[in-house]
Amino acid sequence: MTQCWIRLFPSDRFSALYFDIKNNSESETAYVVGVSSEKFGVADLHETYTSEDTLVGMRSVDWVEVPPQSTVNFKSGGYHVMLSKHEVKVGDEIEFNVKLSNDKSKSFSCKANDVKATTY
Ligand SMILES: [Cu+2]
Repeated sequence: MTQCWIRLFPSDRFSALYFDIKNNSESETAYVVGVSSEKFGVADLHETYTSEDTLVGMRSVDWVEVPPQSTVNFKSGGYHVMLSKHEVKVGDEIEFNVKLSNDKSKSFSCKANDVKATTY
């Protein structure tokens, strides 16, 4: 886990969590299978996709693959975590737990940024 941040929208809309996750293993593929936080009632793995007629949409995914010795960037227009149901304010530091395959998990803390923010 390197950098992470939240693009915070009001609670009745969807906020997004972005982060980079690195798999240091020499040979073993890692899978992100879920993200959770006590501060958000909903946290779903999502991907942004483009269909053949170039309509852009989002859909939930069950897992995200992180190949050995590589980093996957959760970012706007790609993989992200959709968040909602919260009482979080801009500037708050929020604890998240990323669940990986093989019953491993990683905890990290992310700052909630304004809706207008475009990066960390
Ligand atoms: Cu989404």
